[in-house]
Amino acid sequence: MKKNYLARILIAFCLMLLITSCSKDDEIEIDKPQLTMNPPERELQLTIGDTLQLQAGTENNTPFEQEWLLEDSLVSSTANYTFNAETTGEHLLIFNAYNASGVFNYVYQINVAPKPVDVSMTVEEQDINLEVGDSLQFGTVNQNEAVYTEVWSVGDSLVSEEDHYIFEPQNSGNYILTYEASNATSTFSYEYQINVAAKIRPITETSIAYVSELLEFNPAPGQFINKNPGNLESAQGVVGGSGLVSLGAWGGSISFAFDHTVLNREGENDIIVNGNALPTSAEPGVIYVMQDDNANGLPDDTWYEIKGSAHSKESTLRDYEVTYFRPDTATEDIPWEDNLGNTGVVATNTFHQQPYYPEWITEDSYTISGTLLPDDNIDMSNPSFITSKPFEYGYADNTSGGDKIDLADAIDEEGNPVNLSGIDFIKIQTGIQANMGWLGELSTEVSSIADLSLLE
Ligand SMILES: [Ca+2]
Ligand SMILES: [Ca+2]
Ligand SMILES: [Ca+2]
Ligand SMILES: [Ca+2]
Repeated sequence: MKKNYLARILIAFCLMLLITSCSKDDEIEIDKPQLTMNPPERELQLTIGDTLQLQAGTENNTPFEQEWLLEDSLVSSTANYTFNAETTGEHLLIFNAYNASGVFNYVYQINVAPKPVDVSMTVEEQDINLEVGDSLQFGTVNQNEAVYTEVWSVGDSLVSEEDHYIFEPQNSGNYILTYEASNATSTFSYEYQINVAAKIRPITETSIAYVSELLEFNPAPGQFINKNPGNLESAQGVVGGSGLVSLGAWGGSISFAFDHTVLNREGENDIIVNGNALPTSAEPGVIYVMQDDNANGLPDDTWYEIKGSAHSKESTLRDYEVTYFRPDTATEDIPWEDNLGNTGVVATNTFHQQPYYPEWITEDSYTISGTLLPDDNIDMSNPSFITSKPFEYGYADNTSGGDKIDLADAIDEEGNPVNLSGIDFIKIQTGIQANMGWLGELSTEVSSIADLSLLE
């Protein structure tokens, strides 16, 4: 561009020399062209669609030739030129006037900007409530045929670069959807706050109060394992009402589904878990709950722990792990080691002579993780009358007559409260590792789990 411009100047000079040589012969002296340019500004800002009149006015009466060059193309040979802003970007417009005595030139740089963004949103409401499973289409309408780029983002993630976006949340939560349209002239943005609630499976005429489906039975070794009440049949018996299942030593667990969402009632307990606790025989189990947050009917969401009264104790460990090892013979103690380097055994006794290590587990060891509760409520000072007192609240097989649970006590991994509208799945896990002498290992029992709202 610049090179061509210089070439033009050079041509003008050559022409001038040619005319000068003639004039020398003719001995006529003329003045160099002197002009006033309108507009005088050499750098001009226009918007696409604009037109601009440019004019060169003579200052002296000397004869001269003139030309307007736009991007090196001749566009006018008169004093006037009308520039039409048809394409965005920088444009070089040169005016030259020349005669035998010299050259006058003027260079304009004209910047053509796009039209400003003028967009309207098809969804104007900025606070939106949806439920998992819903979808909502957001769109835009270009009001002035401006050219611009578009970006839709959910949080920090770019989700669309088109004029519309279909929002289909997979999980509950608070989402921020932003739209931004921009070009060199202007930027337009719009923000939506979208609150997505988990899908609630309502109670119907056929709903039952009790858990309706066994999901998983994964006991730790124990004196009742591999027979009633510590086998799969016992686990299945808890479904639909009253059975009894023992979960074995620390970490043994069982999980169930309800046939409806158990709602978290404000300021009230929501679930009752029954075991076989007596006032001096508590075997606390940690309770976990899960909402079917992605509404697929499967327990593939997040387990949240119920924060019971012992959770605040210093000796409660939430990242605890134990590996149990299959012994060589059925009557040997079951060795274990934990993730802190401690070792111990689930001791066998003469009352129960079947294998204590779950027979359906084919591996020679298995590892369980969960929360370890303190064993300081256990009193073994009188070996013939060993007692285990209950914690204040919040555990299974803890309180004589059943343990009522408030879903408002659910916490996340960091221990922060989570605000669940309801739950679809529940899991119970033996919370203490203790050998209680002739009573055998401490093991949580579960007889029934029910939605309190359907029992009242
Ligand atoms: Ca509640
Ligand atoms: Ca799910
Ligand atoms: Ca027990
Ligand atoms: Ca018990």
